[in-house]
Amino acid sequence: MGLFSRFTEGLARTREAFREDMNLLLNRSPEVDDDFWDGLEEVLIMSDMGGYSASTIVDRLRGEATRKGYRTADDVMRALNDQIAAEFVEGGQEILGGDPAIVLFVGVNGSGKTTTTGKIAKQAKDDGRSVILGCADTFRAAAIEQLEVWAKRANVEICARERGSDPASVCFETIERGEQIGADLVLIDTAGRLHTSSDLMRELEKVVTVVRKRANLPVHLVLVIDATTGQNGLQQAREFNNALDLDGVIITKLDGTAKGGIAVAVAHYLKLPIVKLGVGEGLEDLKDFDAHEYAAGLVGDFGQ
Ligand SMILES: Nc1nc2c(ncn2[C@@H]2O[C@H](COP(=O)(O)OP(=O)(O)O)[C@@H](O)[C@H]2O)c(=O)[nH]1
Ligand SMILES: [Mg+2]
Repeated sequence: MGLFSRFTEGLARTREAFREDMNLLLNRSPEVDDDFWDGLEEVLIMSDMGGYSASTIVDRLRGEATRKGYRTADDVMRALNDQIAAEFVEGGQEILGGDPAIVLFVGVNGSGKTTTTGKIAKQAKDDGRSVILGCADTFRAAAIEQLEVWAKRANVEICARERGSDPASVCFETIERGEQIGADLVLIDTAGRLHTSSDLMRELEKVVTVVRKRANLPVHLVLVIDATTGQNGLQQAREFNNALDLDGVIITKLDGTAKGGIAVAVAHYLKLPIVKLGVGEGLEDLKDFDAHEYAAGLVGDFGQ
């Protein structure tokens, strides 16, 4: 299966749930009345977009419907895709778009940081970039081995130290080594679990400070979120953004969740661009983000 179909297949559960609820609403009456708008808002909320994003989208659609004289629900549905797409923030492509950079991947345990770091290393290497990986998750030996496996798969150099090393020092050494070999993309995987979440944030803040001080390249902080965690993922995103001032988000596990709306909620609440989408466990299962494509994945294509 190609990447695009894996993505659309992945969002199928979100989309089917949406279409089912939407059909109930449309069968009731084709008129665009107050009940229709309330119903539409409810249906959007059910896809995990969050209440405020759903109400913003509906308000904008309502304004457009008045301005352009939409009389039937079908007219409105055709405009829905654009209004959902308008929620997303631009600029996600630039982070890994080719300019030399240091990118740190942060997020809770199991969200897909290591896997995503590996996939990105492979993609960038295939695009002819000079990549180095740094393993700043030094808590578990398994975490270091896991990234080493990805480095081999992607055929890129990795900087890793033994378990228990100071993660900030590993970052420092990774950047140093990157400069020696002329790397134009330094990808650093970080830990997702410490004793408490405030320990984690404190450690990450220290890592980020050291990296920014040492770096001669732009530094980007990218949060990796697991789509299947829905509104919990949004809460985590807020916490990370407050502590670290993120630059972008990657959403993983979009292959097979009914919670694809989380991407809209993250964009709406945090005003952060989406950098990539994870659509499987394999090396190639990483997709570029496109706002209209994503909106169509969520709600389907209403004969546009
Ligand atoms: N289905 C699916 N699984 C994923 C995806 N990304 C990561 N995973 C899986 O999620 C689990 C945790 O991933 P890992 O990269 O170790 O997470 P980390 O703890 O944040 O580093 C692993 O079993 C991965 O194979 C994805 O996009 N889709
Ligand atoms: Mg990991």
